[in-house]
Amino acid sequence: MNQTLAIIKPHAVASGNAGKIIAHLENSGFSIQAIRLAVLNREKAATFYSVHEGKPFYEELVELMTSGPVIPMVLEADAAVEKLRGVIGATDPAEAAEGTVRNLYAESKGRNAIHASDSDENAQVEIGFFFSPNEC
Ligand code: IDP
Ligand code: MG
Repeated sequence: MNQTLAIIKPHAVASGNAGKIIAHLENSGFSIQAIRLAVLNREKAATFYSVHEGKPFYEELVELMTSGPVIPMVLEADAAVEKLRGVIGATDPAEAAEGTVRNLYAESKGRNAIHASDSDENAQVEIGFFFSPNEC
């Protein structure tokens, strides 16, 4: 078993799809190890997505991620990172396979409902961004 980080993006929380997305993830075989509601300020969102700094969609992405509460969660499964990428589908919902989270709940390539870590190494960094050991 290993872990990955998912974040339900603000527009998906605001549109009332968070519960359905969480159920979808559980029904796909993930167990929730940690979950919270968070409001990102500009600096935090810019740091979280700093790998994309300079790309044409960066400003839009930071704006989106600071537009309202997000729901980060630590998910556990066998090969969690790869499995979650499969369950959420392609970045652009037009290319996301039928029945994936982005196929069902994304509005556009930017407003694509959910973030997922892309490697085990990044998953550990991203988990540490939102959760610290032994917090209660
Ligand atoms: P990922 O979320 O599938 O890993 P990345 O390429 O890491 O995709 O991009 C991070 C986020 O930036 C995407 O989830 C999406 O919200 C946004 N994004 C990526 N490419 C575009 C684009 O071409 N237009 C608008 N937003 C984009
Ligand atoms: Mg990514």
